[in-house]
Amino acid sequence: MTSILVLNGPNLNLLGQRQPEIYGATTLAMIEERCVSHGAALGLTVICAQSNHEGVLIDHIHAARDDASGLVINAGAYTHTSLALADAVASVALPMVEVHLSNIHARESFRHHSYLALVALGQIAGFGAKGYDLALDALAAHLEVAQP
Ligand code: CA2
Repeated sequence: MTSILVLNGPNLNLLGQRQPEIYGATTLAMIEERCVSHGAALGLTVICAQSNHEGVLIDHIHAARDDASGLVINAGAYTHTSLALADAVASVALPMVEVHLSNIHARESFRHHSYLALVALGQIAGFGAKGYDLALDALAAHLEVAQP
């Protein structure tokens, strides 16, 4: 089976517990379960990870070089600040879909720029937890994975 790493960044471990008006009521555990089941329906094995630490996120991306065929990343606020995360994605040369729960382009101007967008296959923003499913759909199509 084709493996995909779904990687979530800082503060996303708090999903469903704070600011549901912005980020929804779905917890990260629920999102990860849904990624695993939606991925399986697409013929993908989904591996999930979350960290609040930039270097740990980079380590996960490096490890994906051997373990995965693609990446789904919601880097949280590091999206807007981290050239290091973008470099890590570029270094592993895996197709990556960037996800945001909220529509970052309809929010504060400092959220409009994404370093990750420079190295992404594409970006999905504003569809809440459903965005992760859409990202997996996009990767399955890009990788031409045969549906089970
Ligand atoms: O919309 C998204 O998915 C974001 O990546 C979320 C980030 C934000 O900095 C980006 O601009 C857009 C923030 C994640 C914070 O997550 C929380 C979850 C629950 C409670 C508080 C924060």
